[in-house]
Amino acid sequence: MATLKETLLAKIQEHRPRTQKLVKEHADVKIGEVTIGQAIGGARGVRMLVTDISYLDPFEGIRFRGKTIPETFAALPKVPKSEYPYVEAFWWFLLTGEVPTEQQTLEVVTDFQSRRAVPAYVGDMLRAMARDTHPMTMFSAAILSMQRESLFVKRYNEGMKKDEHWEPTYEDATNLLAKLPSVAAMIYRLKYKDDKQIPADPKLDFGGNFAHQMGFPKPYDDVARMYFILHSDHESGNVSAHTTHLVASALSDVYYALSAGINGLAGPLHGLANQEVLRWIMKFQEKLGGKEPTEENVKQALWDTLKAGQVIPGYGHAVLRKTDPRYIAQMEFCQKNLPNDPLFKLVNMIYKVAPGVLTEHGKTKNPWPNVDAQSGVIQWYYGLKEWDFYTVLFGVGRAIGVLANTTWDRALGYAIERPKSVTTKMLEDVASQAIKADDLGAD
Ligand code: CMX
Repeated sequence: MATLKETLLAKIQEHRPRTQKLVKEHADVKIGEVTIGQAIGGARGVRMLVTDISYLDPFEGIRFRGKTIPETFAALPKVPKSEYPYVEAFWWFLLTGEVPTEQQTLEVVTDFQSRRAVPAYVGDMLRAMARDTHPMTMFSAAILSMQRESLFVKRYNEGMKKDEHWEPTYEDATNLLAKLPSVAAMIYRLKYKDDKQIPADPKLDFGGNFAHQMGFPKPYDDVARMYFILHSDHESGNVSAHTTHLVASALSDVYYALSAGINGLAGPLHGLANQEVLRWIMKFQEKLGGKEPTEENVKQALWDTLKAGQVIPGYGHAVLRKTDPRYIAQMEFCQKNLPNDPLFKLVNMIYKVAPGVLTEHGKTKNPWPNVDAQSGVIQWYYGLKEWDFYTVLFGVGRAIGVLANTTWDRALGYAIERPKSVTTKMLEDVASQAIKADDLGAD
């Protein structure tokens, strides 16, 4: 039976000629053009990244390796007595595009268990940080502090050939990913549970051990598996994925690259929106002062936020133009497991009202909810009420996607990223030439 690494190598060898042929024979073929609006407006829609790991259709939403979210959940081997798959099976799937067998999955589970131990200096460093440091800062610092473990750096310094780069990157990525649930749980218990740490359970899988080290009983293990898989990958252009890719393109190792990606995820327009949603809801409830929420007062609160010049957290998206299927997957989980939860009911009420308010407001291109609008409710229900920790959960999930991508970036020898800048004067000149050309056309 082929191991994950052997399967991955076979896939890489099969894929390399495709990339090489495109670069050698078709490098000049155009796949798009760039407007002034895109250059100033965050490169929205500019096609300049390549990944086969996931694809985001504006109306259908994400597909991982060609599969929708429900197809992905249905296809992968499940943890006994659980409804969600092993994260380790998903890691295999993202890396290779193939669904692993039960036995292959269990091999990865064992491999991850053997790489899980977090170096003692990580705890020492976290304990030396001010206790009110944001958990995302702690998470990013913990990842960066482990950079000394990089095998890629060691092999690079020994003079490794370029076509071998993927191999120590795969090792670094697996070593780092296997540790992340324990690192995240350590931060949680350090910050919110008087540093009363729970040792890892060597028998448990990625999601199961995370729940165990966090101190949350079943079915939180399944919540964790679902959550990590849903947040894993969303193409390469979002801030966390693109930052990781950009930093890794300088051949910085995955510790440097993921730490940087996590810093991008910590922004309120990106991953931090999940904490902002809960903060918005709590502030709203506080203002109600015990009164029942109604569609009318939800509407009023949404307008108050917009009129104050703020965004409605959890709504809108740079690519999506419909309700995020990651939102729907979590909503279905809530309908099944916590249908009468008051917070879930309130989030549903916001879902009923917010798209209309945002449409009337008239700015956003997408008035529908994204993944972050629903995720905090589930965490809150199962006892994780410290909402400034929520983005760390997103970060553990996001690592799965970006680390798989970095491994493939190295395998296919993608170049150091270096787009070209222009000056405002150049844009003004191009714009006035376009006006002249238009005027000539009108004559
Ligand atoms: N509330 C209020 N205004 C919004 C809005 C929202 N939820 N979403 C977009 N807009 C506004 C933008 O701020 C922008 O206004 P300006 O023209 O004044 O700058 C205008 O509508 C057009 O924006 P857009 O093209 O629709 O959206 P962008 O691609 O620029 O930005 C996103 C996308 C997600 C940053 C934006 O929708 C937003 O700020 N949403 C709220 C924060 C959020 O939920 N982020 C999480 C996204 C998912 C994730 O990465 O985790």
